[in-house]
Amino acid sequence: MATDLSALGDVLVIIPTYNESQNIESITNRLRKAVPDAHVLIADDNSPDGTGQIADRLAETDDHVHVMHRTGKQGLGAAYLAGFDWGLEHGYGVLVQHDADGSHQPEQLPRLLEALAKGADMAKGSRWVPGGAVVNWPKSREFISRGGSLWTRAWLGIPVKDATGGFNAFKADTLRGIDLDEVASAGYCFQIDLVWRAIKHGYKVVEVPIEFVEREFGDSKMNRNIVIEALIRTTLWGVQHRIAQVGRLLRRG
Ligand SMILES: Nc1nc2c(ncn2[C@@H]2O[C@H](COP(=O)(O)OP(=O)(O)OP(=O)(O)O)[C@@H](O)[C@H]2O)c(=O)[nH]1
Ligand SMILES: [Mg+2]
Repeated sequence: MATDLSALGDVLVIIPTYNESQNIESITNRLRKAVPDAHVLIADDNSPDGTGQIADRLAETDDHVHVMHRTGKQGLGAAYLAGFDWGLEHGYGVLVQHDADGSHQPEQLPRLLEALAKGADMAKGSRWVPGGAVVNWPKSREFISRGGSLWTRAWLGIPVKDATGGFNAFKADTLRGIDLDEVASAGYCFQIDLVWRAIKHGYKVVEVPIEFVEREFGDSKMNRNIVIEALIRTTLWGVQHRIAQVGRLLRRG
């Protein structure tokens, strides 16, 4: 029997975009078809390739599609934070992170929503749990992703297999409870930041297997600086976390 999703409230899927003119229409249409009740918010950083205008056209004919025009490229983390603010202000019960490039499959969104309906506070699409997969990914990307998750697990001691994954669904109360105004991470690290905060605040995080597909069109915005930011921040959080643990042990002894 299908899980009853109605108690979750309205769902908002946030899609940050920068130069996704070849992807934004098909991903929006797929989302609207896969979960017809869900609303979509496209948060565009004034893409030079006209993604924002395509988004406007989609919104004109569909009252479930909304567009946020931002002034310039400020990183995916900043776009998501603005999208979360908008969604919380507008009373959505669930907020979802979703890339525009086809790597996240809208048809798998119901899995994440079901996990929330069954009691998760954050449902995390995961490539590295049984049933999860990557399609057409170069070995180098797999190495960075698996290595990043391992590094994060080792430092932060969190039981999350795919810490850098960006296909996530949150109950609104979870986002309200994790001090979003303190988040400064911009790139990949933003995903680690969110799951780390959720776990620290005692929220239930459930990993849901997804199949992640390498983008066919447009360019990746992943670069060395994004990896370096993630390495530095997770290591700093890890050191702070380990020092706090030792402090607690000493006080107890
Ligand atoms: N608004 C906004 N969106 C961004 C920015 N950087 C990336 N994005 C979007 O965030 C999503 C993920 O970015 P990608 O370039 O696919 O990066 P990635 O998924 O980490 O890397 P790949 O696996 O190589 O694709 C896409 O929808 C991008 O268009 C940004 O600075 N601003
Ligand atoms: Mg991508």
